[in-house]
Amino acid sequence: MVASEADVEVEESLTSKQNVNSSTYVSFHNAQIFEQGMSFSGNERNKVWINDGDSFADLSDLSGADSPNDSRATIAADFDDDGDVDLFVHSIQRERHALYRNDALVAGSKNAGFLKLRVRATSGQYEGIGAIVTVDGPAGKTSQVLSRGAGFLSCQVPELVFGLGALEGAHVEVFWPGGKTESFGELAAGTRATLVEGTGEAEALAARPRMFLDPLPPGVQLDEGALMPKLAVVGSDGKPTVLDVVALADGKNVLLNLWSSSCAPCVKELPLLQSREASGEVRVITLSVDVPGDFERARKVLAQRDTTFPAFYLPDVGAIAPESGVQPVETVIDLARLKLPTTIGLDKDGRVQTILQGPLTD
Ligand SMILES: [Ca+2]
Ligand SMILES: [Ca+2]
Repeated sequence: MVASEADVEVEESLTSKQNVNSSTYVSFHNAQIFEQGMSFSGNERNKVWINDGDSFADLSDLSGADSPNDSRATIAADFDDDGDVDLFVHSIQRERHALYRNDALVAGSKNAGFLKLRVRATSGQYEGIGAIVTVDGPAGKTSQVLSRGAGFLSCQVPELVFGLGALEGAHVEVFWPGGKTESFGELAAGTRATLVEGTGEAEALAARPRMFLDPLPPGVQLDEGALMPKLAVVGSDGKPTVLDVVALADGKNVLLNLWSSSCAPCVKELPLLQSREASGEVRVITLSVDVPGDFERARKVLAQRDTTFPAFYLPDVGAIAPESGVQPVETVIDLARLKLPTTIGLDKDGRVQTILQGPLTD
């Protein structure tokens, strides 16, 4: 909301007519908003609140759902069929589709009770749109309407999910669009069922839980267990070379540290990396992600700290001709999203064991 006393901002696009097909409009707006990922709506991050019974707690940051993207539509549904409602969010730029897995319920724990209910009407329209399902839940009677339309540009899955907390079961009743109220008795926690109008019986549906894997860490396109390819880089002498983790490992495990001279926590952990290298127990290798081709500052920072581990830098874009079996750094690291510092732990054969984001602690 804009306060009425706020100064009016003059934006060129609002004060002069522009043809949306003009090169000015396309190059300015499209480039900034869609291609460069700038915000359409003032960098408002997405918000998530949890109802704790008396109030709402802001879980936006903790949940990881506080995306800076300009989001437009949300669908809440139990996509992995484990009994809690997950979120699918559509945005207009960057990663446009995000599926957020809800880890609120721990399967098998005391508070993991739920009911997943579908309805089928036998009078009027088949889907029973408008049916109101009421469950005697842990906080009393809770009702949900099967509306099928929910949220901007979104639809509702034809399924209602009720949390039961520690209850072993709950009474269920349906108010049908035709005007009748019908009881379906007590359903056990964990039931997935279709409630058919006029039968008073819940038809059980098979559970189809499916695991959603954790996403890859920000900026690293390698999963644990993957082999680190040979990378086209620049060496300490400023000349193109190949970063071959296995050749440098010397039979030891490797810590491949991604850092930048402009990242204070990265520079701060260099002495720790040097002491790990000096211990002889592990091989430390650094790859600076300073501006491609501009590695003087990073090289100076390492020289000032008398580091002895092998250090590499990014080449100028397109400066190195592709070589068989050697890949550009961008194939495994998304520099625009990389969290610094990031340290990739590899075994002596170059297989990824861990990906640590943030400074090392010991
Ligand atoms: Ca779920
Ligand atoms: Ca879950």
